[in-house]
Amino acid sequence: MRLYAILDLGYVAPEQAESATAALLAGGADLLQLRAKGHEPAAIEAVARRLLPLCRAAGVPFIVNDHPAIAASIGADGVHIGQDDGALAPVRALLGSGKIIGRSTHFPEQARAALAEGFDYIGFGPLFPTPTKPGRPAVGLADLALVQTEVGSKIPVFAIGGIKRENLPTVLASGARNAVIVSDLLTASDIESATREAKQMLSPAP
Ligand code: 3NM
Repeated sequence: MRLYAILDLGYVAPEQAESATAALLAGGADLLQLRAKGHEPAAIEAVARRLLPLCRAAGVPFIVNDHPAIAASIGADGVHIGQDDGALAPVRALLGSGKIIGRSTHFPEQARAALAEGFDYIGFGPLFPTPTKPGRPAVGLADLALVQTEVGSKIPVFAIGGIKRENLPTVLASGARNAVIVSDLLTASDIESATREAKQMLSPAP
């Protein structure tokens, strides 16, 4: 786990979902999520069913944002839920054991709580203001090292929110090990090479 890519239908039209996903996978994404705020569940499920085989072929877990029922019905590898999406247990019960369930966290206390509850990974952010979640206050870099040490020693912690290749060195220097990058990859003229560049930056030196 290093680079978590999100195919966000706010940036990529459904017709381009496969080609953009293929580029993210070819560039070395380690996890891939489908995020589709404001889209109808049936439309999200249709896109998800098209992306799942691409991820399977690449050996990359496919995660559905916000919709445990869709993840369960298509046999996705997991689901990502936010702070307001309720407890882990019913989602785990719906998906069955062995699935990946992640939680968004915005404060160290939420990160500790997600670990204690049994989530498989967390996102921590948004570190910076982001066009992908407009209006959401940035939490900054100050707590990143603490969360990485306390929680990241047990489950993967993905730094998220406003991360771009240009500020990734600062994010890593602040203690992050893994990152979610959305708009910087999806708005790149060459998604595959942007992804490869980000992955390289996240990979530890040999
Ligand atoms: N969740 P970008 S920030 C989807 O902090 C999402 O929970 C966040 O997109 C959180 O890389 C975020 O374009 C947006 O900033 C990430």
